[in-house]
Amino acid sequence: MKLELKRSVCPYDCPDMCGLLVEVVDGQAVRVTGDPEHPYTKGTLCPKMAHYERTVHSPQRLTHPLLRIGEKGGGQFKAITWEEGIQRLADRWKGIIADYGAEAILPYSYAGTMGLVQRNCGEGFFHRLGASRLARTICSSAKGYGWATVMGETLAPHPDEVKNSDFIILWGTNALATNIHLLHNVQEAKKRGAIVWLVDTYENPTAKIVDKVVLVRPGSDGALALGIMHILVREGWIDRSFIDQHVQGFEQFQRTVLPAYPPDKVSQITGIDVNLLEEMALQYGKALAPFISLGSGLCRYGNGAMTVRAITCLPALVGAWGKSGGGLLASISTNKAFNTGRVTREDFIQKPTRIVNMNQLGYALTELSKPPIMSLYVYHSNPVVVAPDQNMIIKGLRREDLFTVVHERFLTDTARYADLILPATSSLEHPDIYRSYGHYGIQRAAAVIPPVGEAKSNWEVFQLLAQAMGFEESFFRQTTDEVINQLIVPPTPWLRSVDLAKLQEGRPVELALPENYKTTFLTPSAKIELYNPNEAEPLPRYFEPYGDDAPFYLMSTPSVYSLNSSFNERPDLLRKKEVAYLQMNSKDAENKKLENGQSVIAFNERGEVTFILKLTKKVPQGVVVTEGLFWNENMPGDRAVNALTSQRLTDRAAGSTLYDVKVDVRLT
Ligand SMILES: Nc1nc2c(c(=O)[nH]1)N[C@H]1C(S)=C(S)[C@@H](COP(=O)(O)OP(=O)(O)OC[C@H]3O[C@@H](n4cnc5c(=O)[nH]c(N)nc54)[C@H](O)[C@@H]3O)O[C@H]1N2
Ligand SMILES: Nc1nc2c(c(=O)[nH]1)N[C@H]1C(S)=C(S)[C@@H](COP(=O)(O)OP(=O)(O)OC[C@H]3O[C@@H](n4cnc5c(=O)[nH]c(N)nc54)[C@H](O)[C@@H]3O)O[C@H]1N2
Ligand code: SF4
Ligand SMILES: [Mo]
Repeated sequence: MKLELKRSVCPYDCPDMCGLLVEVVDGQAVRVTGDPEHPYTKGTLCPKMAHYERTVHSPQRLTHPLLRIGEKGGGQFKAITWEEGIQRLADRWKGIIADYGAEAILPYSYAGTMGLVQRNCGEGFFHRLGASRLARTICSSAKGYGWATVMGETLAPHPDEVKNSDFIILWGTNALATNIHLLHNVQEAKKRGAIVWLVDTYENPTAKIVDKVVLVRPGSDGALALGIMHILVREGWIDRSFIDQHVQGFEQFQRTVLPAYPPDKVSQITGIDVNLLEEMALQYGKALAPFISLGSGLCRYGNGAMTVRAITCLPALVGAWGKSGGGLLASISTNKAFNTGRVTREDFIQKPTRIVNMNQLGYALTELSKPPIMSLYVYHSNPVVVAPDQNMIIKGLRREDLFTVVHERFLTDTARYADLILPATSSLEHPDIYRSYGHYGIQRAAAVIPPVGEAKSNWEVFQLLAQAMGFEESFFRQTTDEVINQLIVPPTPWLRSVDLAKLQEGRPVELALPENYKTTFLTPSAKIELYNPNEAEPLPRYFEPYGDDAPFYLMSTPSVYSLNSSFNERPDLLRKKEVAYLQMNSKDAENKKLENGQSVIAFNERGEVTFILKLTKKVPQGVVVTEGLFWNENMPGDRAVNALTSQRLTDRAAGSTLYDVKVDVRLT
């Protein structure tokens, strides 16, 4: 028995992108720990990944291609060979293309793996095929848009900046679950005397480590930000010289926008007491280096992009960008460090095909015509559980004439509706290269164990499909390592800042940031654009989210023990999630004559979902909360939370509005 210690990277859709050390014995991963050499994550992992080997070698892993033998969704399949699976797929697609054209085929993928090759390589294939394209906007496109409206392509602050801040606002983020290493920095700042506030719609689990919680009405943070700026200007707690030098449109903003947001009006919109508004403005305005860590929850509303835009204006007014420890971190983009186009191959698009929004899969499968979607190919995503309007998606997947293929590690709710399932490798079984959206680290990882069963990686499957479809391009004949090399050789200017030999060896390295990057504003005007002439609304303002005709706003937020729909394959983590609770304020429950522990149904015009009621003071009246996405089979009823959410899109960037949803609640 020989024990080998190998390096890898956490592949999940999490800003931390931790470095991993994997102990391998006889081709099996037996233990996974954090890599102490990682410059940012420094050897610590979250509870989900502490036993990644249990996911990788789970008895539930799919190990063979499977063909449906029962009714759609019934979960009955028989094992077939890869050869037969690929042949059936290619034959079916050739028929569909002949009858309807290639746009009748829709790829559906998101972020089951964040590796740059495995995540993106399907695009090269589907562009060549001429399939419909997918707008991949489920997560935070509106947040990116709102930030960019003010800051353009300005580089986001390094997360270590937080350590030097004296006033930190965790704004709409449950960092204890979703961003634990940022929280380490917050703790360090606290030790140095920093004050930490949380702005959220309920006292989420992170509330217990902060100094003060501000509870805001769902979707009203834009008004809150404008109200704080109103007070900052009224009191003169602004940095005039920074504004004069670096900000575009302050005078107009001050004259035409801010007067509309006095504290009493903002208090009415947000539900926040006027005194607390004044205190928040005072803390922010008087801080030496205030830092905002901005979550994505608040961008998933009908006004999400505008909300983010308004909040992004705050640090400009107080000159926070000019101070060590000051600023705002929404998300980090290091896309430009890689030759990404060499994987996504936009040049393969012969004529632009239609774009289907991933948040509207239900409509796409049931209502889209000319041509209708006749085949859906899902890879590293689980739309039945993660995408809005579960009932409509299931209705579409039940169509007898729809040919659904799912490439997966597990028999997810989406895979259950497949006609053909292809088994996927886990990140330990395939090579890739990773970048993070929460820090500036990058890392290449080799496969550390052989594939489990007959599993194949995304890239290997697209190679087989390209061959079966008769694609001649040499692109499809490259090994995964060759594709990875295309991304980094020759190195982009940014990549030249790292030790490339170290990168190639699979060690974690960090992209260097240019000096003074925090005050180098990469916008058309080279200033922070409070006034953006390219927008239909050149100045920020507040408008209302969608809501629904129902009494309770529904928050469906991440759990510490799962990541989107991933990790539900793990009995140890499922036990920790207990059951799908619906948290409700005790007074609301009293008014509805509901009691703790009862089985209740949350419902609206789109669906009904059964939960176990949990009464709490942490959730304000008018809001209900459920933490963690569950597979349908682990719900008390037969549907999960996204049977309640809507396919409506955000104000800009066509994002999801997963939190902009209201429900009523009754006993089952
Ligand atoms: N109500 C509600 N819904 C939400 C959210 C919410 O907060 N509330 N969050 C939303 C957000 S932010 C996001 S980003 C989306 C995420 O949605 P998804 O990106 O779909 O994420 P997961 O649910 O983790 O599903 C990923 C699947 O990929 C599979 N997989 C992993 N690695 C590989 C691989 O290498 N190849 C293949 N073929 N498969 C692989 C996994 O087994 C898993 O089933 O969910 C959204 N849905
Ligand atoms: N353990 C774990 N980690 C994860 C994930 C997971 O599912 N589990 N998901 C991963 C993914 S895909 C993503 S995108 C990130 C997300 O991570 P973040 O963007 O940091 O956001 P979350 O931690 O999801 O927290 C969202 C918070 O927003 C709050 N919120 C909702 N609406 C509003 C509002 O109108 N105003 C305010 N102020 N707050 C509001 C919710 O109550 C919740 O506390 O996390 C990633 N990491
Ligand atoms: S899920 Fe996030 S915190 Fe957990 S190991 Fe992966 S990157 Fe680190
Ligand atoms: Mo996400």
